[in-house]
Amino acid sequence: MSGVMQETAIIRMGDGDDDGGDTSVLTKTRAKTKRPPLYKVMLLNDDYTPMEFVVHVLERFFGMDHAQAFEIMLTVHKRGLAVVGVFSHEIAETKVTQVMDLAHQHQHPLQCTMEKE
Ligand code: TYC
Repeated sequence: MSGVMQETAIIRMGDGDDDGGDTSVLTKTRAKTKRPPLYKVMLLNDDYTPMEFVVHVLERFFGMDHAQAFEIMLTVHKRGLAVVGVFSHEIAETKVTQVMDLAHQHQHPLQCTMEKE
């Protein structure tokens, strides 16, 4: 599906006389831009990934400062998951891949998923 849709309006015009027979039709077409769908990227809690690793991930891939990252990490730890960002499909996929790759490299079971908003 492309981002640009065509919307066509049909405008019925009177033909000028008074005999009730309206015959002329004008069509008007304009480009209608649609916003791309957005995706929530979520971090899931587990019992083994070190807290400092999660903080590092949030700083490195989600542009958070240390205090923000620590707060979100604690939210995930206490509540089970948290949305850590909202992105286009391509950016969200990249974030998930970056987090999962780094977690694998360090042999942590950290899970990161995405879901349409
Ligand atoms: N629960 C983990 C611990 O106690 C910390 C943690 C936080 C793990 C957030 C994953 O997404 C996560 N070490």
